Amino acid sequence: MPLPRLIIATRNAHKTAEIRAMTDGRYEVLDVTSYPECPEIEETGTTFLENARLKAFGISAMIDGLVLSDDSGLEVDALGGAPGVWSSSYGGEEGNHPRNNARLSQEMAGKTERRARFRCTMVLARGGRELAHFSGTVEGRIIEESRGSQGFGYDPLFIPNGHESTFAELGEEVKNILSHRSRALAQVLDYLAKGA
Ligand code: ITT
Repeated sequence: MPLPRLIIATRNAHKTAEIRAMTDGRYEVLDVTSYPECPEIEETGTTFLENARLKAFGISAMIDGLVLSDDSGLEVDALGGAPGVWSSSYGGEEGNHPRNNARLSQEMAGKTERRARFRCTMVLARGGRELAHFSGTVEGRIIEESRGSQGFGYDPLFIPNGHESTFAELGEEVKNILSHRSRALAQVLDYLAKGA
């Protein structure tokens, strides 16, 4: 029996790799890089859910099968929740993680309130229509200087509560147990296991 296929509505290879590892071989996990005909979806929403819906609906309208989107980001209390839904372009250039991290470090310089959380919203869709949506968060704090080389994005600046190392130091195995993405995906997998 072939594995059921789950198409992730992303071009971020790190997200796909994390989701693939977390599904533990139960799904064939692909993303839109396997479907070059798919257009770039403009993320014009102002919430994670709006953007997750735009990606899930846009891609599932073009591709047959089960599509899962992931819209995620970092919310920093001392910055009023920024970078939030604009996490991927915070440094001025879409997807430029070193510049995003440099801006975050600069904005946080000298601040004693360092609480933050990663948030992930996922939308499961088929044929341009939503089946369900889910979200997960992980609480933690922002450190002053980047540490570690694993993961992606803001991982070198974020220490999850209960730990003294950043996600970039803890590595994939630990991150995939604790992360916002794993908490949202656990609900997705439960939903699918119940026969959606
Ligand atoms: P797609 O829209 O193609 O899925 P993207 O990277 O642009 O890829 P988002 O719009 O959801 O995705 O933005 C997510 C940004 O939030 C990402 O670029 C990082 O800056 C940050 N982020 C999300 N999850 C993260 C994680 O697990 N670790 C570190 N940073 C993360």
